[in-house]
Amino acid sequence: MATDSSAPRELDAVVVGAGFAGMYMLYKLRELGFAAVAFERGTGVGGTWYWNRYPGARCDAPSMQYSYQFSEALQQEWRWTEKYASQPEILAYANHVADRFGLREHIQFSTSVESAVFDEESERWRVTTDRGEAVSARFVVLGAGCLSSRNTPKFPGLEDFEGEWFHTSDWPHEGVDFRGKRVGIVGTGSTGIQAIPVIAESAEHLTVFQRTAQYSVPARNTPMDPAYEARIKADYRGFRERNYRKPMALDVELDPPEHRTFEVDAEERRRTYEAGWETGGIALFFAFQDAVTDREANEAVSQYLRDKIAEIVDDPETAKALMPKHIYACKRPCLDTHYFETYNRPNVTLVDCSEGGVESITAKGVRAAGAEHELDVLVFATGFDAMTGSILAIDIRGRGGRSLRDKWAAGPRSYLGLSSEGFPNLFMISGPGSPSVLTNMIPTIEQHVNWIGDCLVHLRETGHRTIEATLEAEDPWLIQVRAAADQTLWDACDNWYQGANIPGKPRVFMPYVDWPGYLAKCEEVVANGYEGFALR
Ligand code: N01
Repeated sequence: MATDSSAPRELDAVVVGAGFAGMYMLYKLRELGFAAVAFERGTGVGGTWYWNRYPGARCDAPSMQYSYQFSEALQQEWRWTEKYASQPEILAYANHVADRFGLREHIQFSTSVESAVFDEESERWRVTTDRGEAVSARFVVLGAGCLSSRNTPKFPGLEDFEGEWFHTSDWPHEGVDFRGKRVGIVGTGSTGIQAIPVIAESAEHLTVFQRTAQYSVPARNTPMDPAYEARIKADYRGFRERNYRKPMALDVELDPPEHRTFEVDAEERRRTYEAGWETGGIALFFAFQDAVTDREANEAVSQYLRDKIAEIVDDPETAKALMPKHIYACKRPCLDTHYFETYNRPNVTLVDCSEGGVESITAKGVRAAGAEHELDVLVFATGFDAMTGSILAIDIRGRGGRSLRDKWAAGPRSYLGLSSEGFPNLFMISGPGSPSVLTNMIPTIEQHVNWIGDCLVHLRETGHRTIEATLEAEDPWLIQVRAAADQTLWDACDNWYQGANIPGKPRVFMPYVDWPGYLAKCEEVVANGYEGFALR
């Protein structure tokens, strides 16, 4: 779809977003015979991978698994060149999918959905966009992304900065030339940790402003091993089926941990950690059964990781400042390529601003830790208003004109992260209350899309006009999400899973921790005639 004038006015469904969720939803809807359009604010497909073009951007789920499985032909023909795919390769893959399945003509690019209002009489949604158009649709599916509403903190003085500044998730398509520049970067989460080593290679000088030190483990990315690729492709379908029900929908290529941390002696514990460090990726997470459920066990692995920093970083003061104090994996664990080693470069300085954060931005640079640091370029790797940001950016009004923003004022409320009571025929892909960000996202996106597709066919076949979560199902689900988080240490420090990174955001742990349990629950709901939903 190229222009406004060709947009259909009456549709079966509107999809918000053309990232991996929106693209597959659009494909599914059209396969099932529903007239659908996707609205996408970018000029191309790919969502996260369209926006996050910062240097070093790479997925840390293995490429043979972080990819669609709905088409055997697609997964056989596409060739990943590395164990963990880079952003340009993932974006090329997204574009390939869009072309291969003819999706592009049903996507309206450079268009943001501004509102979706449910009309109770016609039982249709009126969806409006920033291009001043309106469409009417029976169903709305939100695939706007869990990490796509960018967070640029309101740093005092930013408007005075005389250099250039960029947010990693709004990176110029033509790239940024750091040569000969004094660069500053704020943020040391997954994004900063990927970007810092690469920016350091070309910048004249890089100053890292660190508010919270982070744990990180080498990713140990490698070129794709052709023998491994051939082995997976010989039974890709079987590989996918086996992985689907694993924790996080991911084959971590490790034997399940046999022991709890303190069931083995100190020497064996050390050997196990070393093996995890050498394997890299998320191996340490799985070294023992209780790393993220037991505080003492967690402290043991945390201390091991701090010791590694001391081994790698030459300057003891810098090493000390880089050592995290919080619970390992409470903030999302990071994977890196030479992150800590980067602090041994003569052109890299760490500014520990754990006390006061970034105090202000000045015309010449950044004031932090009591000093002004002069810079030509400033990079914000400051994260996202996660999980709810891109949903609540849309003015969504359900039955009785009730606004979703009002309903979620104290935190998101949903049933299964798929639907919210009072908002009929409105579905979320990877919504708050679903496992989403705690999983290998593409396979779990596919599960949501398949569930929604089956549901729409069920409505069509049974002559129902609407479906929505009931309050009787939503309330206990909220409690279950909370209870699942309480079984882990994920909620034990400030992180974006609970909205702690956004001032004023309600503190609610949003993702559901147990993927296999969630999958079984979704299947059970359907087997019991969409239990917990009202069909009218
Ligand atoms: O964002 P973050 P991200 N002053 O929120 C700091 C996924 N992802 O973009 O911890 C100073 O994790 C903030 O400090 P603090 C992945 O799920 C995946 O890095 O709040 N500093 C923190 O250091 C990830 O978890 C991949 O004290 C400020 C940083 O900015 C998620 O995206 C790659 C500040 C933000 O870290 C988000 O990661 C990249 C302020 N006012 C991302 N405000 C892969 O798959 C914030 N910070 C590899």
